[in-house]
Amino acid sequence: MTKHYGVITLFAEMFDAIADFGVTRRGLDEKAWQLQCWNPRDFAVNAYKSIDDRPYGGGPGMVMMAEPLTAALDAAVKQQVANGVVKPKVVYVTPQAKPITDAGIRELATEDGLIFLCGRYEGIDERVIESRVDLEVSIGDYVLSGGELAAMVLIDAMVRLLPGVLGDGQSAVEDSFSPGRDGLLDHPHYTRPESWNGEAVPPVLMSGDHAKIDAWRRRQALARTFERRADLLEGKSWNKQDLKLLEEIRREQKK
Ligand code: 6GU
Repeated sequence: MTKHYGVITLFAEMFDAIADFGVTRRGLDEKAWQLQCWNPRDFAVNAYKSIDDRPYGGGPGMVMMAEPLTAALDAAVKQQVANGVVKPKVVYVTPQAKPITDAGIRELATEDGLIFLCGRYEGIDERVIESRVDLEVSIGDYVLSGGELAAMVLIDAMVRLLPGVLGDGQSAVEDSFSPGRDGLLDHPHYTRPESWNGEAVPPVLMSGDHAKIDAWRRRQALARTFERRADLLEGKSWNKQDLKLLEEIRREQKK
């Protein structure tokens, strides 16, 4: 039931950002997930407690050594197995991978136990990937200084999907990429006051006519997606009402 997330990192304190705040913290309190960090430094083998060394073949930067990383990984796997996870998966977070999508997050979130391997410096010894890593994941086409922020992005995105983690007020069902919203961007939101800075709230939202409000929101979602992310509209099958709205939006946006 509880998801087990382990992290191999030199900077465990960074994970306070998800352990101590907001929805992810509530999920921890409710035992929807648990977090354990493992520092490769604690598994260093030489007298200097080295965890990195210069790259064979030359070049800039340092490479994380195989021995401390695999020793930390093996300890993390062993711990999850002792905690009842049948087959923990090792995830290497790296920009050298395909960027993950909503579908990828949902698939990852079905795993009972994941261990995220966070690299620093130029990367990690390739033999660690070959011998221990089940999958490699990137969060987008840009480079971070280490895997920690990427691992936290993945954990946050998964935890908010777990049953009971979002309150009744919020719901993952309303997210842009949830099946119920069929991949459209969200509609705009308004709250009190009714007039702010001389700007009124769209009157339809004050009408109390929920059918009209739903239709307005659908139109706004379609219009925004058309304008900002037309790529998301490709290859979808639309109902008559949406087709009519899309046709109207196309005509309006041409003006
Ligand atoms: Cl997963 N790691 C790092 N270091 N940089 C990234 C990334 C991951 N995804 C995008 N950039």
